[in-house]
Amino acid sequence: MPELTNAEVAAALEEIADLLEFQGANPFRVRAYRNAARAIVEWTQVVSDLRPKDSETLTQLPGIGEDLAQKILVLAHTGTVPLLEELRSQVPESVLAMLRVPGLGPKRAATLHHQLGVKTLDELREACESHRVRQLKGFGEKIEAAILEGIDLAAQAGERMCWAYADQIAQSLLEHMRQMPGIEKLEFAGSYRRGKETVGDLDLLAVAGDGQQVMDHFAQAPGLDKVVARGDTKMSIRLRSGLQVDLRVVPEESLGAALQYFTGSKAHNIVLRGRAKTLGLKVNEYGVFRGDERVGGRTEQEVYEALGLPWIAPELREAREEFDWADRGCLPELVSLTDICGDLHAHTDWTDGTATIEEMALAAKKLGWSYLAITDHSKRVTMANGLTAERLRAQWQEIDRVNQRLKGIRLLKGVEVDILEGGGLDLSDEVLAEADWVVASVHYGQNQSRERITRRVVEALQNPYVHCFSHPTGRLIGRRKPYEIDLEAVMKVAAAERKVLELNAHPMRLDLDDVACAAARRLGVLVAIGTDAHSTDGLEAMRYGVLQARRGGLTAADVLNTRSWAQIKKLLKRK
Ligand code: DGT
Ligand code: CA
Ligand code: CA
Ligand code: ZN
Repeated sequence: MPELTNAEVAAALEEIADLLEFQGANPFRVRAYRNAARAIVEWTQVVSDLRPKDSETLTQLPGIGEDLAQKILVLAHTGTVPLLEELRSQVPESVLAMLRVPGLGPKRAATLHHQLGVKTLDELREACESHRVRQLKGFGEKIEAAILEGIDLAAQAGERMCWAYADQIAQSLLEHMRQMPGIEKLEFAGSYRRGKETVGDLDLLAVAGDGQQVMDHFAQAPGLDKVVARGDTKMSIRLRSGLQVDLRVVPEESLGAALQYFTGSKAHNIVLRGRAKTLGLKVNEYGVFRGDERVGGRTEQEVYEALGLPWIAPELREAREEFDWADRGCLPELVSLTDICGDLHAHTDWTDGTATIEEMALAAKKLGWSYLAITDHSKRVTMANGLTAERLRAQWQEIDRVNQRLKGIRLLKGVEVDILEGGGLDLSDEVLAEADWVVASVHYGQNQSRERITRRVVEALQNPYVHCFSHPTGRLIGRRKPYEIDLEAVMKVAAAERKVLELNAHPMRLDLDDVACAAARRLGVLVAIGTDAHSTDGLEAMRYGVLQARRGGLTAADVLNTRSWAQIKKLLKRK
């Protein structure tokens, strides 16, 4: 019986929501499935570990009642539920792909399907290009252009999976493979090991006495769709999640060389091979060679050492600055999760979070942090029940009370203040001045010109009470492109005003991205890694943020929240 990972369960719930919405079902019912999907993604336990009848554990999650809990358990243990099968049979499969197009959504997809007879992405593209879409009621020129852009994004998103989902799958694969006694070593390579924000496929290396036995076991992997290819030492499988996994069985003495080779990136390896050549050496997946003589390859260190280089962390292997740093002996000592002392971006049930202030505090304490900034939305974000000045002050009183009750964790009185469409902030300076920590963000007016958005943000950073600019480009990986913004100009202002930029750790955001993190470091702007958690489990996203920061070459000193709150306060005062 197939067992689903949490990510796969969540995807199935989202699909149910999409299909229901496509059919014009009750919005509350649709919402219930979406909320459940989010709760399952953020949940730290594995659903399929629960017994098929144990719905009580699930009904404790926010927004999950008995009926949904039952469905989730059936999904996790059997791979599907009757409702999903029924919905799938009612909606043409090609329409499903349309539902994935950003900016389209089930309602508009239904209109296109019924009024233009559009059934596939190609037909949709054709309908946009011949301007038939803009003529429909409620669509227009702008939406037509957005759909066209979305078709490209959707095509890419179908090919790559965000790192956090790939990680769940990778971990369940490791667990499965470890059940086989004959395997001596197992290592993931490829973009997954480099911590790239999206992963095309997984690359797994194994050292084992009997390669055929390993491959037989690999063919029993959880979530298997089919075996794509199988050779003597190499095998590829496809999982139902759409992810492909390449397995290679390698001899122990070349594990280091294979790991180096298959970790890539391709660009990094090209530079490496070029350097080997100038030294009269040859590098491949079996080792480093001078003529016929093997001079290394058991470990990665040996490979780099043979080329006169220090070992380079996988996250840096993109042929950007790592070779230059290695030559100058200044490879950064990358930040790690254990350096993190607290989180500076979190939501509660006062706005669109699901946990109370106290629950969030206790969860942060459990992660070993010494502070947590409560940064709920301001009033402009009506969809999230944003806070007025009055409610914000009431929340801060509650935070004072919780702080008195709790030991070992300090809650900061913060807010995520909206940068308004017309410029200016959603709360007065008088209120902001009372906060411990203010993050500002853009939620509305994301379609404005580069000049306008940049000016709004620069003005916000010049406000003396704003400390940090949150999710700076607004992108959602595979769903929404970054808005137009001159990040370099923003960073220069941040550096001059000693303001902080956020690296939002949510796995679909990771915003700043790796390249922007590196730019921040170069320009002397500190980065705050914030989880933007909307539940206690959401705090676990910190590790995705840390991974992205590492790809940007950030050290502990480059990240604000590796410091104690006392140190941060001193730093903020010095402005
Ligand atoms: P992905 O899967 O698209 O997220 O990215 P990667 O980097 O995991 O790429 P993948 O899976 O095609 O190959 C894994 C690594 O193996 C890649 O980073 C470099 C190495 N590699 C694979 N095939 C070749 C090749 O034909 N030439 C070179 N130079 N390197 C290769
Ligand atoms: Ca790969
Ligand atoms: Ca591959
Ligand atoms: Zn937020």
